[in-house]
Amino acid sequence: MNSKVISIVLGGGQGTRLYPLTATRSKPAVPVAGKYRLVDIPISNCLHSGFERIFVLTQFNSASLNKHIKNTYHFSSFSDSFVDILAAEQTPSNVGWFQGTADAVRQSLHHLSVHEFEYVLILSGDQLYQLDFKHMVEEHIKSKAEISIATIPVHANDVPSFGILKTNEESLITDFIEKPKSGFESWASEVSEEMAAKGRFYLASMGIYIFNRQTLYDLLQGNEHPDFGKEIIPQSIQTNRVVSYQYEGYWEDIGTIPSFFESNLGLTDDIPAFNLFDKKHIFTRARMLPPSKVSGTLLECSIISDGCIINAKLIKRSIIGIRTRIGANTEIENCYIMGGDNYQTLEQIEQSKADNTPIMGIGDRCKIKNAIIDKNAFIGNDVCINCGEKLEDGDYGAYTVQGGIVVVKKRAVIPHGTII
Ligand code: ADQ
Ligand code: ADP
Repeated sequence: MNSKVISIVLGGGQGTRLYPLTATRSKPAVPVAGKYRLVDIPISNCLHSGFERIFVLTQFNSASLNKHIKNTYHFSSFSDSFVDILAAEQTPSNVGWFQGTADAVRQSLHHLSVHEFEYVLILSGDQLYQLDFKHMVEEHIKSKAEISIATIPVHANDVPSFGILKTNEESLITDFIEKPKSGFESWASEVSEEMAAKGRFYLASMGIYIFNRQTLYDLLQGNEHPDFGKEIIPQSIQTNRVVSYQYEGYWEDIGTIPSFFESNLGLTDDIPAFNLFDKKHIFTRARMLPPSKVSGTLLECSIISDGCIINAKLIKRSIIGIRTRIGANTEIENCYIMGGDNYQTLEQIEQSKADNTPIMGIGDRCKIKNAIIDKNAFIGNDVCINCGEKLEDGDYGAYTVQGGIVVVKKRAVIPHGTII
């Protein structure tokens, strides 16, 4: 099957919805679950499905993304497997960035056409799920579809965030509207008892598509429609055989700060909806970090990555990313601390102490709640985050607030004694 399928991961547009995590890095490189990056999720799903020819399309060709892909995904030189990054590029026929998802794929077609394939699997880069794409491709072939769309039942409240569709008894998609605000009420679909019990009656596109090779070329060439969801998919319903591949397992769009935050913290549950310990686990870079060292800490429902030095008093329902340093008597609750890209030397630490400035990581006697702390942040001693009244949404320089979640920016310095 590998020889028939090419996979494309849509690595993100401007990344405004995940700002400030995407302020200095491309979306696929955003750290997730302590030690992975977002792009590891779709790539791992592809590899577990046996599809080993993967393009990652991104607007920014960041050094960290290149380094991560190059150091992580290695294949035998006797195979034709690859994971390649295609960044938006200026060519004589195209002066701009990718204008949208369909435009990104359109501009990459010339890179695809040198390969042999029959089907193109198109994936979003900001979702948390485990799906067997091989089964989806088999169903695509069996149903003689030209396009298959993975779909999932959602609640009426969530309808405005998704492409919503109706199917007939053959699972052929007969209607599709992108992110409807109203007028979808009569669109309830047949769903399992489990989904019905949760009030999830509306079929949403998961933004995961299989196209027959020629169908993709026909739909993209000769027009300039920028998006799959807004233009290409709704129009194809009229002209092509478009089939729904219904899925009812765990799937979460983690493209916004609140959903990214909740999905990460959800991993600390006793039996999380997304299982990091599954045999088909997420692949990532093997970093050869030292084991984590913990002293005097009460740990409750938390995930601790490699290479940490932790002296905190309490860590509760939190994810502690690689190379995190946390000082004594600090309390952390409901947080994703992303960690660091490097360690400070003992000399640097002594110097900061002499200057009375924060050292990298989190200081002593801090209280931090409902926060994401991006990498290499310097949080001083006696800092309190989200300890007082409800915070107003906004960008405050070193940090942002969105829906009560404080996001401390990468390399931000929060002086000793700051109260947020
Ligand atoms: P959205 O996720 O809102 O809806 P979109 O913003 O187009 O759609 O993003 C889809 C994926 O493509 C994301 O991973 C995004 O990062 C990436 N992307 C966006 N612009 C890009 C660009 N210019 N270059 C490269 N990658 C880009 C879509 C569908 C809906 C469906 C939801 C499911 O349009 O119908 O319900 O996904 O989440
Ligand atoms: P991110 O994508 O998380 O923002 P960057 O693009 O800033 O990360 O780069 C992260 C990579 O750069 C890490 O893999 C790390 O090895 C390296 N790096 C960054 N800063 C340093 C440093 N001060 N010393 C050593 N390595 C560093």
